[in-house]
Amino acid sequence: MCLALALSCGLLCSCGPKKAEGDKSVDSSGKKKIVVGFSQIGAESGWRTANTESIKSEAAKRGVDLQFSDAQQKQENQIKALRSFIAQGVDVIAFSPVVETGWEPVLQEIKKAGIPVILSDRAVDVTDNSLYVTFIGADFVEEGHRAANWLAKASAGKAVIAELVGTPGSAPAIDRKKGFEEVLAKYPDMKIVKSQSGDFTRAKGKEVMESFLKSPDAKQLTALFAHNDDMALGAIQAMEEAGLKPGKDILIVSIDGVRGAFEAMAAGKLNCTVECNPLIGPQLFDAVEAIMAKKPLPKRTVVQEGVFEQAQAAAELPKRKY
Ligand code: GYE
Repeated sequence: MCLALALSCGLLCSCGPKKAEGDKSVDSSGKKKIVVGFSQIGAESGWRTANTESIKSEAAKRGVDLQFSDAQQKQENQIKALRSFIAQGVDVIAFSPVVETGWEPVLQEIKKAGIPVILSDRAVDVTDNSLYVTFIGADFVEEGHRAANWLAKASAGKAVIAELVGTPGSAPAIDRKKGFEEVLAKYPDMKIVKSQSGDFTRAKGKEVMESFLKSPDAKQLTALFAHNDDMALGAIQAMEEAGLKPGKDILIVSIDGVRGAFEAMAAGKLNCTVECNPLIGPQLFDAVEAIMAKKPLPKRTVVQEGVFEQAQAAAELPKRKY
């Protein structure tokens, strides 16, 4: 009887070594996996899709248990996700904050729970820097400088500019605008005459550009500065539908360097893209591993990036990874 029971258990239950195999919290050698909670902004742009893919694939490569949550561009959803990571007791929390402000309370809760925080891609505006360990991301002010410097050269310092702004209150929208305007201050004949948010999406970029083009002074426009490629690609569609030649009638400079931007440059419709590298998965998990090993980290890691013009587009396209 006993033997029969033992035998049937052996046959029916997944006990012993089999259980370890199916247990997702340990790796193949039985070692406990690092658990990282990551709150992503959403899927608003080609940049974001590439960023998500870089994070997910790097976690899989390193055998990290990644708890990934998509906030659909809403801060309240991100705050909920961060609280659920506290409840789960993850080892490290990382997130890409949709806007800069309003994080202090939830970051205090995380600190109380003793969970280290990594800021990925976008910064937060907090007075207490001990609320996060490190911030890995691009220098958005410098990207704004690069976009304006390119336009100043291409237009010989004379431009009537429309601006498509990113998500209101987000670090890249605030800093790219600031950087762009800092350079413009040196050129009295370069002026932004229209400025509105397209929320970093192609659909909104198109919609806002349509309204710019319908305004009585639309004919004066000679240039467009879009805070990301997706909005520029939407605006290109709006210009074409209005019978304009994007890249010729209106010079266009945007930021990110996604594949669609290189295709538009190769087709002569976009003039310049300033690179913003989304492939930060490896740097993110280097930081996670350093934290787990109790190694010190710099407060800030800047991602390296370049600027690309139409003439380079065809040669660069096959090399693009996003
Ligand atoms: O430029 C834009 C995305 O935070 C750098 O967010 C990122 C920006 C990127 O939606 O395309």
